[in-house]
Amino acid sequence: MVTRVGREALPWPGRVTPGGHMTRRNRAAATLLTLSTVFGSQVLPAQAAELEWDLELLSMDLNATGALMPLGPGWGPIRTDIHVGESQALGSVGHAAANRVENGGGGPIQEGDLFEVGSFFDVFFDITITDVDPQSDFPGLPAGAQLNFAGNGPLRLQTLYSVEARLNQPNFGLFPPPESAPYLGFGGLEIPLGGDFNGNGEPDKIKLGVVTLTVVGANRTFITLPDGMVIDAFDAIMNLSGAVVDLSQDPPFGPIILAGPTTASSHLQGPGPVPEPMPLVLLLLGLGGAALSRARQVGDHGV
Ligand SMILES: [Ca+2]
Ligand SMILES: [Ca+2]
Repeated sequence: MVTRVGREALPWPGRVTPGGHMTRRNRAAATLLTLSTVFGSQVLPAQAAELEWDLELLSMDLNATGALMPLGPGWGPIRTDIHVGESQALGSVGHAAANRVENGGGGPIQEGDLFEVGSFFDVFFDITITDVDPQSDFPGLPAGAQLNFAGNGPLRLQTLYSVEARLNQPNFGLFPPPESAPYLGFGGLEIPLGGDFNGNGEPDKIKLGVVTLTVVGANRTFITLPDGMVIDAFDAIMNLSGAVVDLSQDPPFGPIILAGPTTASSHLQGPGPVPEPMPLVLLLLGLGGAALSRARQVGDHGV
């Protein structure tokens, strides 16, 4: 099975979802997600068919506007703006591995060779939920109050997909994942809210359900630096669902869509000579390049 990216399947930009209200106008102010991929933490044989990346989530800036949350009085619905960002205190790391499943798994990688790729991140994230509802407020809080929940996680996000190698693309086109293979996380993560929103005398918490993070296929741009580091700019969509709970009641929320332009950096090594591990200074240069790239892309597209 070959995974391909199709524009016709794009859920964004311009999509309006229940509680999401992400529109193209939100795009410029929406999202920056930065991934670092460092390839070849181990020295690979020159003809190795198996490729590995060490991953680190460096920055994430996902936003939804006007999302309905059951955080009004009595767990009633209230319009909120939601921001999900990388944890300021805890690093988010991951791993990816690609195995060739045709051509006997040997010899140099050829155009169109089929790979199976598995990848995961253990993500620590901060959430900010802001009251933007003109008719309702968070219980006991002034209009426009902001709730901040830091250092949530880890939320394990993982994906498995098949993809054909593209020799002229960074990471042979094997990473990041195609749009059709979003990262998935399955429930259980709880975020104490520190307040009693339904007024029953017991503090409440958010219980996350299914979480997906999609790397959108359209508008991906790549810049390869002289040292081989790759800056990968793309759009991302996070889909959150879950419940606000205290004892036995689970008023659900979502799905809530957070979306926007995204940037990743990756350092491809092997098969072939294995470069030195990427120094921090190059990583920082890469991030600067990503910012420039993003600014230029935004300018080109007039958004
Ligand atoms: Ca309000
Ligand atoms: Ca309660």
